[in-house]
Order: sequence, then structure tokens, then C-alpha cells
Amino acid sequence: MPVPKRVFAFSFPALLGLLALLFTLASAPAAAATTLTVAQAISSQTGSSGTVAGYVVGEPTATSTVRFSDFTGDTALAIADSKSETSTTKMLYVQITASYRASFGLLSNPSLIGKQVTVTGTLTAYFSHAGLKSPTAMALGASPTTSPTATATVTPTASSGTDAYYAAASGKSGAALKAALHTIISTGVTKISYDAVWNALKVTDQDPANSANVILIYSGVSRAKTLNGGDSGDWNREHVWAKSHGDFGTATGPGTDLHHLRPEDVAVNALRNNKDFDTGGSAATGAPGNYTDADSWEPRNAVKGDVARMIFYMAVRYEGGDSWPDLEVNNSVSNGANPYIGKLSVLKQWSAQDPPDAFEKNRNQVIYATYQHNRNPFIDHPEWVSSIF
Ligand SMILES: [Ca+2]
Ligand SMILES: [Ca+2]
Repeated sequence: MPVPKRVFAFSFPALLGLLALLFTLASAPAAAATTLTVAQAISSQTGSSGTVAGYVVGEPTATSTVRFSDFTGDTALAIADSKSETSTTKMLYVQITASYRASFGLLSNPSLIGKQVTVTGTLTAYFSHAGLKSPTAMALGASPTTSPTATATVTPTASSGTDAYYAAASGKSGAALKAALHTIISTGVTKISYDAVWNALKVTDQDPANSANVILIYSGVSRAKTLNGGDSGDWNREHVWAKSHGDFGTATGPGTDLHHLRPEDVAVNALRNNKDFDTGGSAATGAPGNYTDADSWEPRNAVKGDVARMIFYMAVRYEGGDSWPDLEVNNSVSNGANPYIGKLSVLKQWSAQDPPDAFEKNRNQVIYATYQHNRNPFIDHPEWVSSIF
């Protein structure tokens, strides 16, 4: 007797169930394999979800400020690969949303310091710093599924990614390095008009936490992109290298070079005026953490290095070989209309104490990729500051 053929038929809902099961089986091991170290998370700020394991080292309160004791809140953690880490550049800033605050906030749980945590969330800037936001899981201890092959997922660091760009500077130092960098950053450059600067700044200086806003450099305020203009309460285009120092104005050239142009409140911009940079003075109205006196301006700590590296860029980019003045850095704070800005010794100190952060690196990359097609070498290689200046 012939065996009847058996027709193996799935109902449509059963097929969906099988697909869902297959998807779960396929995705669970993949998520476990991507547990990152803090260093890997810092170099993978892609905006996608990731799981990171590290030690709790403090409470971030600003881009380059972390409290190691006397905690003030439950909303953020700094984690690092070493429990004794003190450099903010080696920390990941983790946002703690409401449901995790009771268990992971440092004000409520100061004994978390030195403990290992594993966090899953969006790998993106927080406090204008490498971060993890909107956590979907937080747990004490190392992830049990940490994979030894996680290093295979690391994306290239900024410096290794720009080796080709700086090839002609390789092995050089001092004046030879400066000359090589001048050629590199002056070749193939796209110059933009002063009017085009408005829209460019809305991209280069966008608030990582609010895409409708820009961050104002000195005040640190997040303000609506639409408030660009010249009225009280607006932001305008601050020339960090004051345009009167060399009197280059706003014709397309150094006066429209995005590498030293930043959004700032109209009144704060006027208060900074064309002063050289130095420490000291009295608190600057409207810009907490900034100080000013008759002849100088001291920016807040979080942007001291940014300001220094912008000035160093300008000194290397403009060497007088075109129709523009040769801009240089000196130790004076009374440079007036001369094509110089001070104070060199202070700017070098600021560059050292405030190394490039995620916001500054991102802005350099956006200017390179989207607008001018040149880079600020001192953001990619801060060690070149002491070689040249
Ligand atoms: Ca900075
Ligand atoms: Ca120069």
C-alpha cells in the first residue's frame, strides 16, 4: 500500500512565529558579541546602540569636568577602563534616565565609585563629550557575555584615519613641520562667503543634545539656530582670531574661515571685542566661567583648548604668501591691529590642559568633509603644538 504523501503546511501566524524565533536566535548572540571597553566606546560615537563595560569613576558636570567626590546629582556617570582614571578624555559620560537614578545615581549611591557596570544605550555625545545616552539596560558587574573578540569591532581613531592627509608632515618637527602643515591645510581648500557662514555654523556647532540649537562658545549656552542675527538675545559670528588683528575683515578669506568662527551671544561677543587671550580679570557678564579685563579675555575651562587650537591653526594657515597678512602668535596682550594674537605661553598651557573632545573633533571633521576640505592639525595632533610653538 503506497504511503500517502504528506503535505507539510504552516498557517500564516505560525510562519510569523517561526520567523520571530529565528530573528531572536540570530540577534541575541550578535548583541552579546559587541560589549565594548570604554576606549572602544569613545572611538565608536556613531549614534547606534551599544553595550559598554567599565568602572564608575565620577560624576560629569561639564565637557571636561568630572567630580570625584561630593556628588551633586543622580543624572550622569563617568566610566573608564581603569578605576583610578582621572583624565576626562579616557572617560565615557553615561546619561542616567529617571528609572535608573535610584540605583545608579552617585548622589544617592556614592559607594558606586570603583564598581564595574555594564550599560546599553546610544553611543553619542553627552555634555559635548564622548557618551552613552538613553540607556536601555544598566547592571552592576562585567557583562557575562563580554567577547574576547570585541577588539575586532573597533572603528579607526581620528588620528589613524587622517594619516594619509598628514603624510607630507610625517617625521617633521619645528619650522619644517609648520611649513609642511601650511601647505597641507592650504591646498584644495574651498573658501566660503561670510553669508554662508551662518548656515555652516548651524551644522558645525549644533548642540549634540538638541538639533534645533547651537552651542555658544564662551557662554556654553544652547540657543535656537533660528536666533542668528544682530539683536539682543541673538547669536552671531564670533571671530576667535579677532578680525582687527591683521584687519582682514569679512571678505572671503581668514574672516570667513570656519575653523576659527563660532556662534556667540551678541552681547558676549561685543564684550570679548578684539582682546588678546590671557588669564584674569573679573567675571564676564553673560558668560559664566569667563573673565575679562581691559586688555584680555579668559574663556571658560571647557573651551580653553579649543580657543588655543583655533589660534594655532590660523597662525599656520595664514603665512602671508597670499593676499592676506601673516598671522602669528606672540606673548603680548596689546597687539592692537597688528596681525598677532597673544598670549602664546597661556595658549600653550590651555591647549595642554583641555585636550580635544568629541564636539571639537566632530566640528573639525564636518568642516573637512562638508565645507572647506581642510583640517585643523592641532585637533588631530595636539602634540604638534609644542613642536611648532
Ligand atoms: Ca575643550
Ligand atoms: Ca603665520
